[in-house]
Amino acid sequence: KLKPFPDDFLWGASTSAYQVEGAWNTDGKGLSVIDMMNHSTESADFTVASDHYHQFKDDIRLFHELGLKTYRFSIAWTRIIPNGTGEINEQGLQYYEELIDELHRYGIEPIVTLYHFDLPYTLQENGGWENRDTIAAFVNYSRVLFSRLGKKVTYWLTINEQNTLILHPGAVGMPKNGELPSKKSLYQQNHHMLVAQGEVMALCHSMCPQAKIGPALNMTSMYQATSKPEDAIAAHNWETLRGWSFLDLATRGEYNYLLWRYLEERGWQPKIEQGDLKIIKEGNPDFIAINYYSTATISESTGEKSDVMPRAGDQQIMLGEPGVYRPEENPFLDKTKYGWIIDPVGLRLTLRKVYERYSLPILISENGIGAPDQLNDDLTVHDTYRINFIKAHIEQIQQALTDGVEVFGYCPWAAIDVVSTHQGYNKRYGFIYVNRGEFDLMDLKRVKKDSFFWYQKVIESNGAI
Ligand code: BGP
Repeated sequence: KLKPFPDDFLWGASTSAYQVEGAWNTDGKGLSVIDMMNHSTESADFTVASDHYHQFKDDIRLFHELGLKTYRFSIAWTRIIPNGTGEINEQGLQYYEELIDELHRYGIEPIVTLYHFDLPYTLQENGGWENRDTIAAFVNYSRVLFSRLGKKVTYWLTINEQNTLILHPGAVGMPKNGELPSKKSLYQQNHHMLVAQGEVMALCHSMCPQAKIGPALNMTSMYQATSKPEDAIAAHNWETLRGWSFLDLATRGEYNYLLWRYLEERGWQPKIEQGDLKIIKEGNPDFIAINYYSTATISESTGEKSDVMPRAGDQQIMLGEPGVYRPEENPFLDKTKYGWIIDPVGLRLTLRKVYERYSLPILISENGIGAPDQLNDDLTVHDTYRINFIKAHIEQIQQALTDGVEVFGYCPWAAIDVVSTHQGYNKRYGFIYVNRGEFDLMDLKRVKKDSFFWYQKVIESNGAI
């Protein structure tokens, strides 16, 4: 028999600043790495995005109609401190304060991500996360937010998908003269982010004793391709290097032994200064947020260079590592139109594993299906595939709850259509459609999709689907 969802379960939805706001140079906002990237994909216009910056009040009214108990969004660092360090932009603070007040007016709990891929470009030009000074810049930026918004926010997320930033720098924009950083540099950046995150979690606890804070990583599970023992080792490598090693650091403050061997063998160990590990250890998360999209199937890699090619769809998370692991197709699982594997049961498995390893409450901060939704001329969007996708995942969350896993919220990606990180605007995720050119109109009109009305019922009934 399934356990019901707890009464205070946080039914929500997510977005991130650069994907939803637009207004890229408005009201004193500085430039971020995202603003400076070459966006080659068709119609990926981050300068306008969904124009949420200007329309947030109407959007929040729609979120209220949807019934959201919580809304997860990110703050654009460059609105608050345009150059990453130095001058504070009051208009930026006012904007987020108003947004948060508006959410509270409707009884919607804000979940705030401090940093979602959009590093200030000035910091990037000074070396980005490879430069140790970025630690202090991030801590200072967070202090400004805690001091101004601390009383109004209960849930903070530190860095969105640090593992994606490190493992797929090309997908999220960490350019250095147009070139991707070396692995050695990336693991140094990773280390600095960890120190920054550790300090920020401790700072949050001291400045905002009523608040909770946690990391938000892209977590998933893997299956070994066959019962061959070498495949089991490769699958374990994958799971550790892509997931556990990041969470072990964020929660236990420890460099995982397998990660360390991997780094040492390649000469990629970061420079660790005295006191760093103490800081990382002393930043204790109150919960773990996970972004979950799909799973991987892994076999042994004998070291072929071609093993790095994605085989299981075009999702970047599926890249292999010669000599360490190789991605495979999974004959039991379907894919989205964009080639991402659909695996609701994998969510239950991931929740179990994360809970078992860290014993911390879990928030699902992202999960969703990207699709080229069709707007009909009667202003409807029949996204049955999205309903099916989310329904299947909610069923598995309930299974995990019944297993005994502590899950306290679900924030599908996305509350409203956003610009996809690497596949433009046609790849849509929202419950609300944003018109960006259909019927020769570029009026940014909002249209409730079928999934909107469906999710509304889910929330109303506290998950009785
Ligand atoms: C996650 C990011 C989000 C979002 C999502 C979907 O990794 O945290 O910002 O973009 O993936 O990915 P995409 O937009 O590439 O389809």
